[in-house]
Amino acid sequence: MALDATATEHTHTRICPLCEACCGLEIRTRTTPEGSSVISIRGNDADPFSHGYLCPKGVALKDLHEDPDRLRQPMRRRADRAGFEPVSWDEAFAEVARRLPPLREQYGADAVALTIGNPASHKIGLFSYFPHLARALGTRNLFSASTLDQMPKQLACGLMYGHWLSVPVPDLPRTDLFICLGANPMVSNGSLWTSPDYRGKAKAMRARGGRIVVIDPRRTETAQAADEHLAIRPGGDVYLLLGLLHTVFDEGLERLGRLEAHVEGLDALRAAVADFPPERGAAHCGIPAETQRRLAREFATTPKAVLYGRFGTCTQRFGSLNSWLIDALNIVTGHFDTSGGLMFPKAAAFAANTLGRPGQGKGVATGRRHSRVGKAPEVMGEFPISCLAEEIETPGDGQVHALITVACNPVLSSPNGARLARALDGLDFMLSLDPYINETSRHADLILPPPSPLEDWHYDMVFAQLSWRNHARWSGPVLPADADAPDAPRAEWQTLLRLAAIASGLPADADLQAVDDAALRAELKRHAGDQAEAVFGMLEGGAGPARWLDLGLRSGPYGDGFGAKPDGLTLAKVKAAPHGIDLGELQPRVPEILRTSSGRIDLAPSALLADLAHADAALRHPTGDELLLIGRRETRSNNSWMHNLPVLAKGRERCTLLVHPDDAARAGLVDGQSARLSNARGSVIAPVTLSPDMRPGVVSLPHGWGHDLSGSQLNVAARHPGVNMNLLLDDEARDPVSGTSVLSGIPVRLSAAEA
Ligand SMILES: Nc1nc2c(c(=O)[nH]1)N[C@H]1C(S)=C(S)[C@@H](COP(=O)(O)OP(=O)(O)OC[C@H]3O[C@@H](n4cnc5c(=O)[nH]c(N)nc54)[C@H](O)[C@@H]3O)O[C@H]1N2
Ligand SMILES: Nc1nc2c(c(=O)[nH]1)N[C@H]1C(S)=C(S)[C@@H](COP(=O)(O)OP(=O)(O)OC[C@H]3O[C@@H](n4cnc5c(=O)[nH]c(N)nc54)[C@H](O)[C@@H]3O)O[C@H]1N2
Ligand code: SF4
Ligand SMILES: [Mo]
Repeated sequence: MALDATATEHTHTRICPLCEACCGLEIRTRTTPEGSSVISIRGNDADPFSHGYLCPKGVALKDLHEDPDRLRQPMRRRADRAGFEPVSWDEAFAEVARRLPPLREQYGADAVALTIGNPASHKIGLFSYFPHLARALGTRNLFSASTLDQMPKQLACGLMYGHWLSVPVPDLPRTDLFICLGANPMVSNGSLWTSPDYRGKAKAMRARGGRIVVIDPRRTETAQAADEHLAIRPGGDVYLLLGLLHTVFDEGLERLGRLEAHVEGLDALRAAVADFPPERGAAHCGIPAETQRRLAREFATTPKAVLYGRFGTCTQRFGSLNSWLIDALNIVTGHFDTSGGLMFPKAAAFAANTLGRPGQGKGVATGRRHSRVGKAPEVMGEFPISCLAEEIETPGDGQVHALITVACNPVLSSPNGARLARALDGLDFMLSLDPYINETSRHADLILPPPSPLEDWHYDMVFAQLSWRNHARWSGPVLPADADAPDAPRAEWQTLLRLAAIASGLPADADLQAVDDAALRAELKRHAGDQAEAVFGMLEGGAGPARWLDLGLRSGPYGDGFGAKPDGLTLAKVKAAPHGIDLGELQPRVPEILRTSSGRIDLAPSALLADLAHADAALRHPTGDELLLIGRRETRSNNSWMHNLPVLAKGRERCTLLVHPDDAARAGLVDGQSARLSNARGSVIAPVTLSPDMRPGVVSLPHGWGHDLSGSQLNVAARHPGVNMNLLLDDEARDPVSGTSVLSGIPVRLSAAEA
């Protein structure tokens, strides 16, 4: 490209905010008097954490930035309710101040529900300031995408290790046997395991003689690059895991080694699994008893081995049991807190398991309250998001009359979205923080947009706690915000703090800096006592999450301790390292990491032992021969919200139904034909793709599609809308222990779609 005299080009580094892999990107921009734009996006080879890896979604950040449908100003529902009109931020907040406080006054704090979705964990401004809003509202009606995803894992880890985010990750680079259960990292790029370039790491591991076993109802992309694939029956994982543990104990294969002194409940665990020999659950998990025994022996006797389970193991009736048993298997076979096994990262900032007294804490509690209608127990301060519709629909004391959605799209992402969409229309007030008018935000009275990720700085609060290697990386804004547009998107911490101020009774134009200073001072008083004011004065960043980040880094495990360790980290030091700072490979952390009240790992939490009785009872129901529906992810898709980006949307149709040829023949279907998938809850029509990779009796549709609802403004997505598989899901089907929805193994009927 020829450079004109007034154009300058710049190279920036940026952590990709789109999925958990957190790849370091290298973004080139060009600035002319007319403005700045992105010329290219590639992986940053100098990034010490991701070494140049990226996927097609990273490249799509340019499309996201330039998407004409992305909102660039607050939007208000028109008085005639026909669509939206732009408004100024001042008007938007004034409207919130007019409408929200009276509803809280009339119906009480719980009348305002708050939901938060997946992108929030990728945005420091959202993640760190959402709690301000939640606290200011004081509502018990808090919901998140966690109960469509990883809550079982967080619950199990909370109960076993004492904190919700003490989640161990597989040490793939140093293991010799990797067993992957219900996860497809080749496509998802890893979950609760921040590990860019699964393909490269898996290849390197196999090249040095390692083995990979994938257990999944579909022969996935991860399975195709593995040594062995076991096609498990959807929902049967708990029986496989019990069969494996039973074998370990039965054959005397347990070896806890160093951890022996740091666990409790070993005998209770052994006794609990004694009733589950592999034969008992073989039909339910679809894996023969002999295969289970062979796998257990191979796992237990391979010195460096690790069993990792994710999304597919969580979103089932026995998701919490699965998450517990996976970790228990690693622990009792000596594949835990040691190289090549499951290991705990040590993040530079914000990790609760680096704060307080090492080795002991208060543990976690659940069920401190129950949801009003469904009586679901609170977990991590939330109720299941699948309870939201009934809380809006059901009259009475505590009914939800207003809703604030933050970065979530539950009309597509949660079961029975059609019911939720109807319920949303019954609200007295709805506010969405979202860059799009989409399937959920189209119901709102006001939509407040975020800046594009390229206009925002970032540091990973969450995923540094789940990373394959310890690191600290900061990214600055790549493009300037539009200075000429007074109502351009604002940093979301400001939006959240402004809403929190309004909810606290402050005027809609209160001084945000003063509100932010007061919140930070209050936090410092709790932790630094009389040093609070001195620490406050030392913090860099001006306002917003940057100051909290400086505090987190400096008081964190690698920090400068405000001068006590002059070589330690500060925000300034992390900012000065353009590619980030490598903090080394994972190290053993038990017992220091534990925050249980006993100071030990609880191998047999009572809430989980109690649920085993239900798994036992379920074995008495024979497996039916119904067809079971599961989901899948695809490289160029990200849950429900990136189907509007041209670079990702092009190419073949992706919302297709994968059907094993035998099942297709039985239903009289051929490749490419339209099929109807139905059950008591609904019916959808999708084109069939024949796939011998499916376990017979199991069909697969991706989630996050169904962009044909009226009132959305997603012009590219609407051209390839796909269908919403969640219309077939039962919003009352949950793992009752964690509140997580059952998203997999749904009975369905398959037939040719009538012309
Ligand atoms: N059947 C089935 N259902 C599933 C799944 C499945 O595998 N199968 N997966 C589940 C999983 S794992 C998850 S995490 C959930 C996700 O559930 P959600 O979080 O509800 O869904 P997303 O599609 O991630 O929607 C994200 C929303 O955030 C908006 N957004 C994007 N960036 C920003 C930003 O910077 N700021 C703000 N304020 N908003 C932003 C998007 O426009 C979109 O509206 O879906 C779950 N649902
Ligand atoms: N490209 C892309 N990447 C993504 C996302 C995306 O939408 N697209 N979403 C992101 C999000 S929010 C998350 S949470 C992660 C999730 O990342 P992963 O945890 O890797 O989840 P999935 O890729 O959904 O893989 C789950 C696997 O479980 C299998 N499965 C289904 N039912 C069962 C069962 O009963 N038992 C067993 N053993 N397996 C089962 C499915 O066939 C599937 O292969 O991915 C993230 N990354
Ligand atoms: S894998 Fe793709 S979407 Fe995920 S962080 Fe890397 S570039 Fe971004
Ligand atoms: Mo997720």
